[in-house]
Amino acid sequence: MAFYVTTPIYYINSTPHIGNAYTTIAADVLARHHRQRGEETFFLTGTDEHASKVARVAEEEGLEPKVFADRMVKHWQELPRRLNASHDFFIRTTDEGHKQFVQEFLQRIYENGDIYAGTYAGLYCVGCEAFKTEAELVDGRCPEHGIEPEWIEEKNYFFRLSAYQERLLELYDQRSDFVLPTFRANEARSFIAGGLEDFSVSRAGQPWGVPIPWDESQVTYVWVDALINYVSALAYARDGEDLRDRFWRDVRHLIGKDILRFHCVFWPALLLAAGYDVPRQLFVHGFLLLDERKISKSVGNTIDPLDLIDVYGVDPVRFYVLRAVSFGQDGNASIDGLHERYERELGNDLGNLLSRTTAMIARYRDGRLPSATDVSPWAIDAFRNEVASHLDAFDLTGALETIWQLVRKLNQHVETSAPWQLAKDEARRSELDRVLYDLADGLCSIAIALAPYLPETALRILAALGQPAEDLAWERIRPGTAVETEGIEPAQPLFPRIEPTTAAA
Ligand code: ME8
Repeated sequence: MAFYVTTPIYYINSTPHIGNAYTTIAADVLARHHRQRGEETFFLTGTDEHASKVARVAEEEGLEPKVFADRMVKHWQELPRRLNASHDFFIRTTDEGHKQFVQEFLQRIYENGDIYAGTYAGLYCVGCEAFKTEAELVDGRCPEHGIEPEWIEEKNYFFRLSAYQERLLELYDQRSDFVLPTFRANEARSFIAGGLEDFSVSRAGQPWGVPIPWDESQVTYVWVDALINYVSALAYARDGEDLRDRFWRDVRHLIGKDILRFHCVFWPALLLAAGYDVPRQLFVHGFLLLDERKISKSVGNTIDPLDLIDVYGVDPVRFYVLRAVSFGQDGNASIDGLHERYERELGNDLGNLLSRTTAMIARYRDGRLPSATDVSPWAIDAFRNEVASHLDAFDLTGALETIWQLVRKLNQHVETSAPWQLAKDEARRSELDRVLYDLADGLCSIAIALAPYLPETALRILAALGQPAEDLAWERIRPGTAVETEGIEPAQPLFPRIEPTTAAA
């Protein structure tokens, strides 16, 4: 079984914000989880560079677009690195391998007769990089970007999207999980059922983009160039190896709801026209909101994820965005919210559980964890299956909640079993051994289940308990997974206190 997960490729005209980090974090959790399950996994992220807004900003700064792109891409390559994303390849649409692939892809569609020349006249929003109808505007402006679209009239090449309406409807009817959540599938399906118009796949007289192979006076429309990245990367990411056969059929695209139509309607049609399988699945998530408004570059209310990581560390940021907002829905994010969850859930629930467990093993048993027992009070097999089935349904928030229920159960167990009382009574020695083992054992399973979300913390938990940390295989989540060991010391706090003043700064 293979698992191939992608993020959107982000526009490089400005620097990353927490909304972009969100999709990358979610994709990374899935990639790490599927590797734990022993599946052959490929994780792709990257940048979308041929937008007209890039050419425009570059010109304002007196730079060639490629020089500007090379400068900006550094911020975008830093993003997954700082997020501790385990991507297998970072694609840039300015890569030679990509450009060549885009040309071949379009040539195939052209030869199949689904691309034809025509004249386009209409309103174009540079913010969306898309044509708009009058009906989509509010007071003559794009509702998303608040700017007036420009009138454009030019010769373009068109893709015969209208010819794919029936096949797309069949696809949605046959595959109920093609697009998730279901309400998003319904949204895409009703757009298709409403009638599809052919769309322009090229722009005239622009130097910035991939030239149309049969007519070099035109370049590909940025969205077509961008969507093709998901296949092109497989063709050239590894020297001398074509990964398409291994991964294409199993691709899962993660996207925000802003780009649903391009992905759920245009993209499958383009693939069919070029002779490819449609994607295995698309998951459309909601928006992170700040004071109820979408966080976005054009609205100017962005939170720089790297600043948050500087203060809180990477794991808490990964945790917070997936914990605070139910994955798939819109929800609010705030620095206060992050601070609160950092203290209460990471510091108190998880951090203290490890501190107490290791401190008690150090104090009452001289750091020795007795030999394993496979009788666990934690219903670990059910736990493992429940977490996995949430993740299979892209319910990243539900999986995290299941893990947190176990964290809380262990904390309650400390209270109800009161090891400090047991320690006073030599006759209850084996009872105390048992409690300490169960806590350590439960924490091991928690660490492995949390590893996709909190990769650094998971290793620290395992190390503090003297457990092997190099193997995070999913089957290690089972009763009696903790091995006998010695030398356990009181662990350093996993999440030391952070002064709110530091956070506000
Ligand atoms: O659309 N909340 O790039 P982009 C959650 N280049 N996610 C958010 C978000 C928010 N407030 N803001 C952005 C493009 N995102 C195209 C994509 S793909 C072939 C081409 C995330 O830089 C979310 O994934 O505008 C959204 O779909 C994406 O960033 C848009 O990134």
